[in-house]
Amino acid sequence: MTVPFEQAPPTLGNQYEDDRVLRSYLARVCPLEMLREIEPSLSELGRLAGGELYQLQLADRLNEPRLTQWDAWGNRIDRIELTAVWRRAELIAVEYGVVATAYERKHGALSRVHQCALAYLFTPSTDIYSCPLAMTDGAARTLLASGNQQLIERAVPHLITREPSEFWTAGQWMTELTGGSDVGLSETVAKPGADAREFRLYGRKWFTSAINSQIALTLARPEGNSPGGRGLALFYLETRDEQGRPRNIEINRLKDKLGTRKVPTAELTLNGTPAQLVSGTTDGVRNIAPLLNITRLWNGISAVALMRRGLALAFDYAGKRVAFGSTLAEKALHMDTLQGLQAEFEAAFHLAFYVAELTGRSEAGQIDEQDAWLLRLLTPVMKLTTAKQAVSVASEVLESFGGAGYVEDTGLPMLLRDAQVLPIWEGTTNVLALDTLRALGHAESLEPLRSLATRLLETVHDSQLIDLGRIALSSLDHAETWLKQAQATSRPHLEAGARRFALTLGRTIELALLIRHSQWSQDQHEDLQSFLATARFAKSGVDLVTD
Ligand code: MFK
Repeated sequence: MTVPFEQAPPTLGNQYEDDRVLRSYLARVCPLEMLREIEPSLSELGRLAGGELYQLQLADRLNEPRLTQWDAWGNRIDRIELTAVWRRAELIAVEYGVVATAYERKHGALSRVHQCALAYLFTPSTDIYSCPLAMTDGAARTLLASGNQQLIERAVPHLITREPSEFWTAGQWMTELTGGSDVGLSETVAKPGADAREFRLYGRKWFTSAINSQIALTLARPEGNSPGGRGLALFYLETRDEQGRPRNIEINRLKDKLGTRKVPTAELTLNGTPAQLVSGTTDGVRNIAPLLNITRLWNGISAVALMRRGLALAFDYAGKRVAFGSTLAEKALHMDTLQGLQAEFEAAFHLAFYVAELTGRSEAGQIDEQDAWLLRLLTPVMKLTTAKQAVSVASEVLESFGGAGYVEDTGLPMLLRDAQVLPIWEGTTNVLALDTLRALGHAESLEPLRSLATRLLETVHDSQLIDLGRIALSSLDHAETWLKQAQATSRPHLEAGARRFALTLGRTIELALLIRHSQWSQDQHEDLQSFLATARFAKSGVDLVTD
């Protein structure tokens, strides 16, 4: 009797223990004592992510959030039912301090790195619950930056708690029909209420993610203010009253999206929603910028987390799937393809975590002027670069499974659909390329970037890595020459090249970071994996500027 063919599915191990890249990175940046302290919870979260949570995610695949607008008696209730993964994810996020760790600051400036490591392990098995966490983190940072003591005392303890019954998430309601990327076109009006601080908001919000949150930061135009972003003010609101009824907010419908389908994203009407000013009656866009920069960091961490998940599955499957007489892991072309994706992932990983390091130093007040400039510049550069890499890697990961990658109940297509949101929300690639120019101001020189690259490369003594370092420096030279010429030519010329320019900066700094890490890894007598990824990445097109 012939035994019927059975294909073993890909499986995941402990997602911390198995992650050479994360572990090697943490070993480099964290003092030994810190590493000893944080490793047990990282390992525990890695076990959950590769085991129970991953299984729950696969079992809950068809479940989606549901909106019930009316009760049986005709009362408007707008109740949202969340999926099983989301309910579990909230508890785990609070228990492990996936937001709180950044604010408890147990490890000073490195607390942000610790928190990002938690977020990175948490994200791929929790159906984009990282979306409300990102906004919650961003809202905490924004309220703290505002200096509004009353709101800080009211809300921040809930946003950063480790007690599940106390935990609040925050929404970020910016997008309107008129103004998606161009937030200054927002039409929501703020009318003064009974006391000077209280306003009532009237308008429609068109794309509000994670509508189940208890509070939101939003933009509205106080009556009589000028048009544009400066005339908007930043408001704080609580979504439901003590009885759990929406505060003059109607949820019109949930969005029918390509991906992030577990995120309850809604269209809203604000019909006199009570709200309080966060900081002043104007300059809402500038005042909400801390939130944007934190969610853009989360975007990058999510991008590398999704790439890592896809590759963990693809490498595992390559060892199990037999075709043309051997496993895929024994096929030179298949492994060459996967190693190329691995190089993109490692490059993106080091850039995203470098921005986490800068963010942590800035929050701890340990940043000089030059690094503050780098943080402002590299946040959009990192977001746009890693998001593009995530979509491309996710697409290739699906292909590496052949037809199985295209079939829904493998759980694989979700990786690509979810990755596709990363270059769109929190600023599209083009909007962020223009933000890169905004961050540069009128600077013609990329001196702080060159000095960063020089600092990274001066530790390198391996001759092959030194050669690869020359590729990074020459790419930076080319970007700078182009910038000078484009600024001298015309604004449209500068803008037309902004995406290629920003991607070049992103990929160049990725290469320099990879080279520095590779040298360290070699000095620690680690295996050659990091070196191989670096060499591959250096030859994969770093300089995208065209003259
Ligand atoms: C898991 C991953 C996490 C993701 C979860 C997120 C879920 C939520 C999904 C969403 O909500 S997606 C919607 C997000 N929307 C955006 O990201 C908006 C994209 N558009 C932009 O970023 C535009 O560039 C922007 C709205 C900022 C342009 O508006 P304006 O009014 O034309 O801005 P303007 O006049 O250039 O800048 C106003 C001020 O803000 C300036 O400062 P000054 O007043 O001092 O001159 C700018 O320098 C400052 N500014 C703008 N962006 C900044 C910033 N400052 C610091 N950092 C920034 N990023």
